[in-house]
Amino acid sequence: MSEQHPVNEQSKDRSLENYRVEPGQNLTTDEGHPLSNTDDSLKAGGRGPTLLEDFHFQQKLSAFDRERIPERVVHARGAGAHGYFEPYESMAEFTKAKFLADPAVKTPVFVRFSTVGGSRGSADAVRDVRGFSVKFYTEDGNYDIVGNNLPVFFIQDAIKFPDIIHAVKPEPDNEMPQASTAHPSFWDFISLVPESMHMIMWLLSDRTLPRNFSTMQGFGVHTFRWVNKEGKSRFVKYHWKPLAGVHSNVFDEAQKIAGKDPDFQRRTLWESIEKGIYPEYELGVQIVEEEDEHKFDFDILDSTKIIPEELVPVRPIGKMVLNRNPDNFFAETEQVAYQPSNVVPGIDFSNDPLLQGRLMSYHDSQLHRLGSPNFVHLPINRPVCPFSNNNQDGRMQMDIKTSRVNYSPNSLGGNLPAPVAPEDGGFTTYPERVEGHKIRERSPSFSDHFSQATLFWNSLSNGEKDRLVEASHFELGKVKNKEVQERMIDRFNHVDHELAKRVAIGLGLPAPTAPATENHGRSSAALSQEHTTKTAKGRHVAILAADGVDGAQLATLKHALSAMHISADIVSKLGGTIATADGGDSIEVDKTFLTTASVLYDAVYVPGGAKSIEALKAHGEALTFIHEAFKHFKPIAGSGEGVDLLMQADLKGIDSAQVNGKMSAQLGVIASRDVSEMGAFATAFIDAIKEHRFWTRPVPGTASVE
Ligand code: HDD
Repeated sequence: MSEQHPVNEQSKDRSLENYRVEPGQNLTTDEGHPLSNTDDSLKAGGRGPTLLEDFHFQQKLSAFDRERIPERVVHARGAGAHGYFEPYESMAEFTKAKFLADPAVKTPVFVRFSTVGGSRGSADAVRDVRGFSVKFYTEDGNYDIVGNNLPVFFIQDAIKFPDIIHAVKPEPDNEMPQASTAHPSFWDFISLVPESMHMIMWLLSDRTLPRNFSTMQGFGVHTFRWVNKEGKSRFVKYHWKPLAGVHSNVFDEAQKIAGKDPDFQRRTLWESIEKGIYPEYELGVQIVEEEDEHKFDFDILDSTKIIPEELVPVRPIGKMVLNRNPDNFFAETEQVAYQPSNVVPGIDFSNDPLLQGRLMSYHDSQLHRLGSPNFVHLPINRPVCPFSNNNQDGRMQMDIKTSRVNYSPNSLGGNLPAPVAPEDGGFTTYPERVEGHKIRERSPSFSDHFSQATLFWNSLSNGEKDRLVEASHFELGKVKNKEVQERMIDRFNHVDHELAKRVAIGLGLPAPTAPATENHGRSSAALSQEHTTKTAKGRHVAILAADGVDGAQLATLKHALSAMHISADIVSKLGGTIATADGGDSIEVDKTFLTTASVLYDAVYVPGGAKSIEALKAHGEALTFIHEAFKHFKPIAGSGEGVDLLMQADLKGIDSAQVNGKMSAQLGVIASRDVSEMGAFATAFIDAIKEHRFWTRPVPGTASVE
C-alpha cells in the first residue's frame, strides 16, 4: 500500500524551516573555528607578503571566487514567491491528481516569473515574453507547470530551440543588444520560419509589456493529458488568469522604467506581498475528449496554436495566492529547478514535439547549472513528501542513507523501497497506442502558419492594432537589412493585407498591392486585453504635493484609496516632511522627483492648497510628471487649486472651460475645483484607476494621432 502524506498550506514552509540559518554570535570559519580578525590578512611583517598558511583568508576568498553559478541559458532574469493553490471543486472525474481532488486542501507552491532573453542583471520592463513557472509541492511529489504569459510558442519542434534562442540572444560578435528582439539576427530567423508568425503577433502586442507579474496571464502552452481513476484520458490546456486583470505598459513607458527602476517588476511583486496585497490567479482548463482530438482545423499537438475559447471554454478550477517572499534569493529563486517532466499520477504528456524535447532539456539544464543530480536535495526543490530510491552518491550528496542495500530487487533489505502498485497510486504512463515509421518530418497537420495569426490580429481593438504596428516599426526599423524587412512584410501580408501595408509604410518600403492570403474575418474576444477584469486593488498612485497642501483633501483621498487597497506615495521636491495649509500634522514625503518617476505609478493626484500648487508650478518636474502620465494614458486627478496645475500642463483633448466648472471627468482626467464633494471626486478617480488606461486619449506621437 502507498503511504498517505497529508499536505497543507504550511508543508513547504515547515520543510524549509529545517534549513534556515540565523547569524550566529561568534564569527567562525566554515568549520567553526572562532576568528579574532577578518580585516587583515596574515603577513610576514606589516608591509610584507601574505602567508600561504592563512587558512581564513584562503577560505574567505575561495568561497567568494565560487559564488556564481551559470545563469539559466534562457529565463535568466526572474523573481520568485511562495504561496498556495486551492481547487474550487474536486476534479476527480477527470484526473486522479490528488492535489486537484479536495477543495479543503491547500497545496504549497513556489512560483518564478522571468523574462526570456536578457541576462540575470537585465532590466525587468523590456519587451519580452514572461516565464510563468509553478511548482506544486503535492503529497505525490512535485508537479511543475513551466509556462509563459503567451499561449503559443515560436517553433513546433524542440530541435529548433537552440536556433531560435541563438537568434534572439545578443549577437555573437559584439554581444548586443541586451534583452531585446530588435536586431537583425532575430528577424532574419523569424522571416525564414513562418511557423513563428502567430507567436510574433503576440510578441509585437501589448502582451510582452506586462505592467506587473500580477497583471499578466499564464499558459501551459502545450496540450497535456489528464487521466482519471478508471484510466480514461482527456487532453488539457492550462490557463492562469490574474484576478487583477491583464494590463500592460506602453512601450515608451517600459523603456523609461527599464532605466528608472530596472527591478520594477521584481520590486512590485516583493512590495505588494509585503503590503499584504497578494497576487492572485485563477487556474482554468480547457478539456478536450480524446475522441475529439481531430475535430479542429489545427492540430492540438502543435504549440503554435491555441484552442479558441469559443470552441472550448476555459473552466475555472482553482485559485493560486502568492503570499510569502523568499528568505534568500539565491537559495530559493536561483536554485529552484523546474522541469516539465515533473508530473504526478493523473497527469501525463501529449506527443507535442515541443513538449517531448522539453522533457529532456530541463533536467539536463539543471545538471549543468546546479552541478549534480543531487540538486533535488536543495531545500527549495525537495518534495514535501518522503522520497526514497536507490540513486546514490554524486557531488554534494546531502542524505546519509543507512541501509547496506542500494539495488532492486533485494532480499537483504526486505525489498525496500518497493514499487507502488498502480491501484495503490504508483505512477503509470497512459498506455497510448503509437506506431509509425522512423522519420524526420513535420506532420502535414502542422502546416497552417497564418490562420491563427490572423485570428489574433482581427481580435484586437484599434488601439491594440496601432501599438502592434508601432512595435513592428521599432523592431524592424532596427534591422538595417532590406531583404529581411521585405520578407517580413510578405509574412505580414499572409496575416492581413492592411497590416502589411502599414508595416511597409513605417519602414519606407513599397507596400504589397494585393493580399497574399485573404483574411478569414474570424475573431475571438478572449484575445484582446480590452475585455479584461477591471479592478483598482493593488494599484499605486503618486500624490504631488509641497508645503501648504490642503490637508483635508489629501486625507480624504488617501483614506478612500487605502480602503480600496490602492497604495499612495507623497512625491515632493525635497525629502523630509511638508506642512499642511491648516497647520495640522506635517506629512512625511515618501519620494522626491529625483528618487522616483511618473512611469513607476499607475495614476497621479494633485491635491489643492494655493502655496503647494505655486511651488509645484515653479518646479518643472511636477509638470513633466503629469505630462508623462497623460502620454501613457493614466488616470490623473486634481482637486481645488490642484486643477490649476493640470491646466498649466495643457492636456490635449481636455476642455478647460468644462474643467473650470463643477467636477469633470474627461478621458481619465478628473478635475474638481469644488471641494465640497470630495467623496464623489474620490469615487470618480477610483473608477478611472480601475480602467487602468484611457486609450482613446489623443496622445501626439502615437500611431492614431498624426
Ligand atoms: Fe523553456 C527555462 C518556459 C520551450 C528549454 N522555459 C524555462 C523557463 C520557463 C520556460 C518559464 C524558466 C524556468 C524557471 O523559472 O526556472 N520553455 C518555456 C515554454 C516553452 C519552452 C512555455 C514552450 C512552450 N524550453 C522550451 C524548449 C526547450 C526549453 C522547446 C528545449 C528543448 N527552458 C529550457 C531550458 C531552461 C528553460 C534550457 C533554461 C533554464 C532551465 O530550463 O531551467 O532547459
